[in-house]
Amino acid sequence: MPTTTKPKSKKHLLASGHRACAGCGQLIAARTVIEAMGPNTVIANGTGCLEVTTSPYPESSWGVPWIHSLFENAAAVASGVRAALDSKGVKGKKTRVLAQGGDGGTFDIGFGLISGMWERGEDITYVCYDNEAYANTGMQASTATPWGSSTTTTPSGSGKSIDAIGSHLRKKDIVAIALAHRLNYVAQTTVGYLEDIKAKVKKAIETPGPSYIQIMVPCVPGWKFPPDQTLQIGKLAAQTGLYPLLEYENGELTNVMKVPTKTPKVDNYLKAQGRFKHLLENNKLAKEQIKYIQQIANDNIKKYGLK
Ligand SMILES: Cc1ncc(C[n+]2csc(CCOP(=O)(O)OP(=O)(O)O)c2C)c(N)n1
Ligand SMILES: [Mg+2]
Repeated sequence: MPTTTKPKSKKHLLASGHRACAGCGQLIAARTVIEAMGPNTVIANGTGCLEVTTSPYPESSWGVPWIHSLFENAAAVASGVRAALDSKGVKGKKTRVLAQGGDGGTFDIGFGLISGMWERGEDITYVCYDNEAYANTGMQASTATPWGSSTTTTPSGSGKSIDAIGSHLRKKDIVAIALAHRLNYVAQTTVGYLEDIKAKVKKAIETPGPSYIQIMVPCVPGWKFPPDQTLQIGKLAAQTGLYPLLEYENGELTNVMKVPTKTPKVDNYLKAQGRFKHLLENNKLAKEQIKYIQQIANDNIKKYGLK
């Protein structure tokens, strides 16, 4: 009788069997982040899709100590954990503290507590998984929602008024706000570049003091695209210049990923997602919005030297 040896399965720090949607960008990014942080990490997680899908009572997908306490509290809980570890003499390199949450928890509701944590200079890595809306409660707009996106609180319409385009507020520039707190390490990336995520997390934990990493994580049901397109959309976001890969050390922009010489136009990014479907219609208002979004990408390319 032939014998079969079972392949040894790798024990992930964020295990499969969680309840996120197929193709969820946030779960792919979160696994990449915790693998780069390593097993000696304590996580404080804000409320949102990542929390809900990985911790339905009495189960947990996490292979490290993990705490959830309210939507807005990830930074404050992380501060408490850091203080407890420090008072026990467990320094940052030995046990790391990771605070993480969605864009709603980061850009909006938890922002005051994050600002306080940064101001106090605590050795904590904060990761924002930016799916550009309050996904867990049904895709309401947050201040990370980009111009022209249809959400449940900024629905697109058929009229000629600006309301028809979906969101007509510009995305908040949290990277700039993090830099204003004089953080030693601030970075932006997308789930299209998993090696980049790992490298940035490693740099963040090597840098003493607070650090901030923002990762664009496409949301299959919210952005309305097929689940096998998540990484491709993350790549296009960076390659068009709409969501550039950036790295700041000690306040200086030290690394960017250049856009391709034949830079893809924003239409390629927009038409891959149902949330922008209304902008591809043949009318003046829609055409003006595409032009405006292309201008946002062009401005980024100039501002961050992406050519
Ligand atoms: C104080 C408070 N307000 C509102 C809610 C409801 N709520 C739970 S998760 C969530 C959305 C989270 O959005 P985000 O932080 O972007 O994470 P995502 O689900 O998109 O990953 C909201 C509004 C809550 N739990 N607590
Ligand atoms: Mg969100």
